[in-house]
Amino acid sequence: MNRRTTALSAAVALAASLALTGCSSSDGSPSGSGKPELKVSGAFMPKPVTDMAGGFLTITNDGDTADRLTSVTSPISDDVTIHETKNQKMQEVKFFDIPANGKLSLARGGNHIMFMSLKEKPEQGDKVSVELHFEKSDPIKVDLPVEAANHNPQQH
Ligand SMILES: [Cu+2]
Repeated sequence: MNRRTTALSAAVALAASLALTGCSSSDGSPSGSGKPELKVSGAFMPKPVTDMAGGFLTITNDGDTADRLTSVTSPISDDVTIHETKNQKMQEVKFFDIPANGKLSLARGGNHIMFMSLKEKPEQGDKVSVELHFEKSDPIKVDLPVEAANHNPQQH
C-alpha cells in the first residue's frame, strides 16, 4: 500500500534537509555540492514457493551525497515493502540509507525487498521488473532474474 508514502517521504526529505544544513552552501541553494550516483548490481529473486517473495540487490553510490531507498513498486504485487531482519525476525522499515561513496546491500538473512500477495508465481529463468524509488535520485527500473529457491550468491 502506498497511501502513506507521499507524506512520509516529504517528512523524511524535510528531516534530511534540516540535518544537512550547515554542510552545504550557505545561500540555501538546493543545488549544493554533489548528487548521489546510484548503480544497481547483483539483483535476483529466489523462486517463490508461496505467494510471497523476497528480492535482493546491491545499490552502489559513487556520489558524494547520501541517498535513501524509500520504496519499491512492481507489476507483480501491489504490496511491496522493504524489510530488515533483526534477531531473525523481519520488520518493515521506512527507508534504507545509501551512504555517500558507499553501498546498500540487500542479501539473504538481512535487508530485503518483500513482495506479498503475488499476482503470479514466476518460474526460474523469468524476470520480475521492479522500480526502486529514492529520496533524491530518480527512480531506477531493474529486472530481477528469478533464481532457484535456495539461491544465495554469498555462499560459495
Ligand atoms: Cu520480509
